[in-house]
Amino acid sequence: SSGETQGIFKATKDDYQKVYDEIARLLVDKDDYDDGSYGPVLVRLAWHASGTYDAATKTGGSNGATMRFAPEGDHGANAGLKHARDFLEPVKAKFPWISYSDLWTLAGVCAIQEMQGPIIPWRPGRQDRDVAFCTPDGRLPDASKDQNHIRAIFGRMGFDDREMVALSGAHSLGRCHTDRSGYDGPWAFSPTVMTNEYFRLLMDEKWGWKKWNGPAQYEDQSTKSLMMLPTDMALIKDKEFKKHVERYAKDSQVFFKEFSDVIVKLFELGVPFESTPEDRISFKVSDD
Ligand code: DDH
Repeated sequence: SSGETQGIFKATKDDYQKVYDEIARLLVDKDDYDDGSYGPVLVRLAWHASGTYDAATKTGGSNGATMRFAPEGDHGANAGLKHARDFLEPVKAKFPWISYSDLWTLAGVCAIQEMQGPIIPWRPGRQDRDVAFCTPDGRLPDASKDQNHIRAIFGRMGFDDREMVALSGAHSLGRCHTDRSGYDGPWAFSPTVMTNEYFRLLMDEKWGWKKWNGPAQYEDQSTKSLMMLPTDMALIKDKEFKKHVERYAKDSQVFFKEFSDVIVKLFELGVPFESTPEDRISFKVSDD
């Protein structure tokens, strides 16, 4: 009963599973990208669509998909996300009844699950909005900053310390690109598989400044093939954050559970649902 409507079409849970399956199929099909998957950049699209939320004014968030429009799409933090939006265009064409804002968050859910992450219960209800709803620049985190910045940005969305650390574990996925953020390299050895490696590496590796002309970032001293941003390192410099890094480094199940709960919350920030949390769909993961 929570489906989207266009004309007389009323989407069911099965219809959303079909959208999921189509994205999963394209993830396998279009493997000639980055480390072999669009998965990480789809997760980043869903996060940047959602992470503009401001709890005080109830503006921003995944409702609206306003990153489609130039002011927001051109924000520095969103560089490179056109790859993810373009990847999803054929899906939107095949299922025109779904809103972009539901599609982007559903794609994030699909990418996480298909990259062996936890099940992320999801529900529809987002509506696309026009350019007037674009959020101002500066709502997403700046990687050159410290723990105070992390708390300010994620506190504005309504998250606590534990949730901030759990969300950061998404950096087990994907990589930095010099032509997007200026930073370079992946955080973990398997950037297309969701793990708790980000936390284990933060705890176990020795990290030093990378010697290069790019922005200040860390590299692991043993292989010099992995990276950490200043904001990543802030999670072990800050005692309160570090407690959670330690917990997640030790226990991948605990991380998956807490990550799932917090990303459900992230993807629903500011969405005017008519449905209840019980209406969330747990999508079936594809068989290999
Ligand atoms: Fe992130 N992230 N992120 N991130 N992020 C980058 C890439 C990816 C920060 C900065 C960067 C989250 C939190 C933070 C993903 C998911 C999430 C890049 C590199 C930068 C820079 C972009 C590029 O060059 O292509 C900062 C700062 C923070 C912070 O918390 C302070 C969160 C919360 C998530 C999430 O999904 C919940 C993913 C995935 C990527 C890899 C993208 C790719 O193309 O690969």
